[in-house]
Amino acid sequence: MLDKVLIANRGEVALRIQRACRELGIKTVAVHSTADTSLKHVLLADETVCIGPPPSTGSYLNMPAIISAAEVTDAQAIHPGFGFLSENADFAERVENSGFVFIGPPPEVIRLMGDKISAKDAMRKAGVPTVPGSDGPLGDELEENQRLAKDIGYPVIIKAAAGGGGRGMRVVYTEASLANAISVTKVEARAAFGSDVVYMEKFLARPRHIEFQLLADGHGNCVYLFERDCSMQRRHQKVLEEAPAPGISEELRRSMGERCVRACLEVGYRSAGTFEFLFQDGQFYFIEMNTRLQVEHPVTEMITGVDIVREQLRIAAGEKLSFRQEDLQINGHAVECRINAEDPKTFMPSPGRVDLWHPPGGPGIRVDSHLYSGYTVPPYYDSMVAKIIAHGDTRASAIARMHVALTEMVVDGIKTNIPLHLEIVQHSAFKNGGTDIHYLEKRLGL
Ligand code: MV4
Repeated sequence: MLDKVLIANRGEVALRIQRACRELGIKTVAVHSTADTSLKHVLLADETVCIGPPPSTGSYLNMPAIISAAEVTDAQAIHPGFGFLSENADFAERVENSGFVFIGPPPEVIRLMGDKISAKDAMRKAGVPTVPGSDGPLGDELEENQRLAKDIGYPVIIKAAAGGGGRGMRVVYTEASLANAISVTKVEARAAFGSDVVYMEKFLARPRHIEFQLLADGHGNCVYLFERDCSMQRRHQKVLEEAPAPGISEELRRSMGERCVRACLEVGYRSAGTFEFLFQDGQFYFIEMNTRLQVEHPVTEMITGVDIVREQLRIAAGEKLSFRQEDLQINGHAVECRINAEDPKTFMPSPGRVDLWHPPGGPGIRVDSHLYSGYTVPPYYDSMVAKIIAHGDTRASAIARMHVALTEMVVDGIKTNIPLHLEIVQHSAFKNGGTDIHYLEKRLGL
């Protein structure tokens, strides 16, 4: 096993990684900015290194500072968590070239999946269904692009190859607006990502966002941990997630899971990874792969009993997966609410001192949070401060437990989106299951 792991992240996920390390007897190094000396995992760490000023560009994105911290503390491995440097192939490469283990997939695979065209190409070749589209970068010939769009059928969507997560996209409804849409997307993509490579897809009007969780070791073993429904989102920020996805047949689940496993083995995947799909009219269409641990991983852990972070650590240490696909089954249903320090009506961030923190509890309730009474939420980072996960035998019981948890928890001193979550879990469309990606924004009248 590993002896010491550096956690290159902050907040809730840093604490989550630290807990998994401590369970395995692994020492932890917490790196933090000058604004984060009071973070819970920093206070609990075996060693701490201050790596820079509050803005993340100088600290949590500062590759030399993080690698130096690993050197001076003699850590063996670096866990990037999510966000920050977690999907940066150059960082993974620099970590490995400095003699440390990157807790994630190989740098080449991160790079392959970072280019959305090459990712789609690899998936299509591995037998994973993708959204019909250009199957490659768009050229400069307008007539060629018009023919392509007509063949695909309007509306189409123009996406930046280096984009992802909702950045650098434009929907086109008519041939008259195609040329302008392509050139504007290219200009925006060059400014945002340094590459103006774009591609075209059929635009799906009301899909759900369903993703499959995968785990692969470095020894040719790979399993799927079923799927999550992440359709409840606002402006590409997920608000509530659940597992399994309502209304997916066992046969379709198995067929999709097996295709994802085959694709992982084909590209040489290792560690935890997620295949993102749009799901519409009973069909799955691959859009992107996430090569990191995800915020919503706990719902999968609750229905499978697998500790995904612990498996990542074991895999990084060179061990084999400790279970096979046949050992896995879905047990009940789980829902996660992301609790953000923000105004529930305007969504404006609401940092500040948490005067009182009473986490919810009881059967089936899990709380992943770095909050404590007296902690001050700094204004520099993501506003997510807690995740409440409710598990039950059925979807209805998981939702009922979540409702109780939301009513009993106390976060005094800052504003949170708990009122929004209370509204969602009581709404009939959500209770019925299967709402699409536009549901929340429409419901909020945004
Ligand atoms: C799409 C789409 C409809 N049709 N692609 C947005 C995030 C990025 N990962 C892909 N996205 C979308 N791609 C086609 N061909 C609609 C979206 C989309 C979306 C997808 C997942 C979750 C939330 C979303 C919100 C708006 C648009």
